[in-house]
Amino acid sequence: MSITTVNTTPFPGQRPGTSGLRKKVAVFQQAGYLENFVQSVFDTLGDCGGKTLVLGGDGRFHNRVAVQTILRMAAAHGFARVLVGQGGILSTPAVSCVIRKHGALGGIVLSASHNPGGPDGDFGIKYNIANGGPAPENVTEAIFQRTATIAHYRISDAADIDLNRLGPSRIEQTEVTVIDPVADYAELMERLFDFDAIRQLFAGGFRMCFDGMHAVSGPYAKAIIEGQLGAPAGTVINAVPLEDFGGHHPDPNPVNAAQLIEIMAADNAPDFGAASDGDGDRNMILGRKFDVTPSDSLAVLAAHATLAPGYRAGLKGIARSMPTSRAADRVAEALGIPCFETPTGWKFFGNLLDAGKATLCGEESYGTGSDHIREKDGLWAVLFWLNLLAVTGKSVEQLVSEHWKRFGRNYYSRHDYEAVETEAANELMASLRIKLATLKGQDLGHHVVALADDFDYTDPVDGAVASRQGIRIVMTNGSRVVFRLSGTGTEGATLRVYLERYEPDPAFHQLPTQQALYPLALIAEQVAGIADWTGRAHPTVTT
Ligand code: VG1
Ligand code: CO
Repeated sequence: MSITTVNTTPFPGQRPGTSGLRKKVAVFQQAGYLENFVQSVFDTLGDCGGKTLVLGGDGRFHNRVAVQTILRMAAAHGFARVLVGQGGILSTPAVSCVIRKHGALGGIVLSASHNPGGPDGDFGIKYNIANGGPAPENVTEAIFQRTATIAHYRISDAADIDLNRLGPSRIEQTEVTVIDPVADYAELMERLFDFDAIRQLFAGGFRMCFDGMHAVSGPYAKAIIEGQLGAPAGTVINAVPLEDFGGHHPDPNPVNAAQLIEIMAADNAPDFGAASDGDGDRNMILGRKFDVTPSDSLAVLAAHATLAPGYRAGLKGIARSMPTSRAADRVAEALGIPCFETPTGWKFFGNLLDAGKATLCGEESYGTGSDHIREKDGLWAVLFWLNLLAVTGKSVEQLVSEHWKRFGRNYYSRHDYEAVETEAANELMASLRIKLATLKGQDLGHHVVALADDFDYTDPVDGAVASRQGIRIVMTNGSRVVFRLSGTGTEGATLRVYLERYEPDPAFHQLPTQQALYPLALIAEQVAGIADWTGRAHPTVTT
């Protein structure tokens, strides 16, 4: 075994987006592409002697190859120890959990999350810091700067590690330990939730369907839901992670999880349905013939949090991303705790969680989590719901409609215009920005604009500023239209339009969502000229 220094030249565009660096697999397959990025991460970290690194991914195509490369580079960089998931597999929440539990310096997650996989799909890499969370922007920016000047990387020429065999081996001076991807995570879940109550629920004939979408959460769900909680075999479907996710889009929303939606719409539907995404950090919650919007899910969990053992002491605060509906704000108000509004992306929750300002966090994009780790956590949300269902004896629909009665309903929908021309999307946003100053006070057809701005965020803990995080147009009646461009796509640009309307009156809580939001969709079109700029009369995906 020996370590070599390889000359290299920078690749343009290695700037991490909302959640790491994501590109087509073919881009990552270029000689030196992954190596350059990983070396830039290590250079940013400095001396790693004596330190532990956690490594794993969602099992998508190119995962195993990338794991072996990173192991050889970590060894060349002098890490004392690398903990790698068996088969190269670790869900994003499991990486966060393992980093924290084993006092690691950080971790590398190989995933493009909800983006499709396979040879023609996407690949991604993300660095997480010692608190278990995604690196904040100052770190990702430093990594990006480094990628622009990199001239060589260091790598060991050691043979591949057998990723299937649990236990330690050695590359150079580095101990590489293949760990059970589920064990640490399962142990944490057992401490947070009332597993006895959930076991009794299943023993009493309660039925559920968890769709692993052939992505990383299958093994976790099988071990915990079927294994520890005693749900019947077959409760978890599409449970085996596949390199191409079975050709599907591992994005747990009603559009992409069509199979589960169909199961939950049948006359003999199970009581509860759930799905997770590529890397296991998202969750979709369904009742019988009933979808729960992620924003409502956050609010319901917050309102009932003390029913789960891990949150018995109550919540310190709630945090949500700016485009997420304000359902959680009402719960925070009722509980007398703060509600923080952050830019999109879980990295913005890290400081609030570390400082003990927030306990629960959520995003409208099927992301929910808490201070138990520093990532959003799909299965955690599912177990939280199971805990509530078990303890209250109510159905999903009952819990949500009672919630609306108490707090009012925040109708909510996101309209995505995917793969539009980048230039046109940028111009749409630029022209919106120019309009902002003139919008305030305007009557846009039964809606008067109370506030129109481009969201800026100052982190209340370290004062870091993130600007231009999304254009929001807030009406005097509390309705909102928000526009932003995605930072996770790999083809052209994706415009996201978020619509929200608050309805206090229970007599109007049963409208079809798109109908309830139609006037706001018209306003979005009127203000932004979406059809003109994008050439699209309708969104690609509506959730
Ligand atoms: C999207 C979501 C955002 C989420 C991010 C990562 O980002 O909108 O809420 O944090 O994906 O999720 P964007 O920039 O495309 O809107 V995951 O599960 O793909 O890591
Ligand atoms: Co994800």
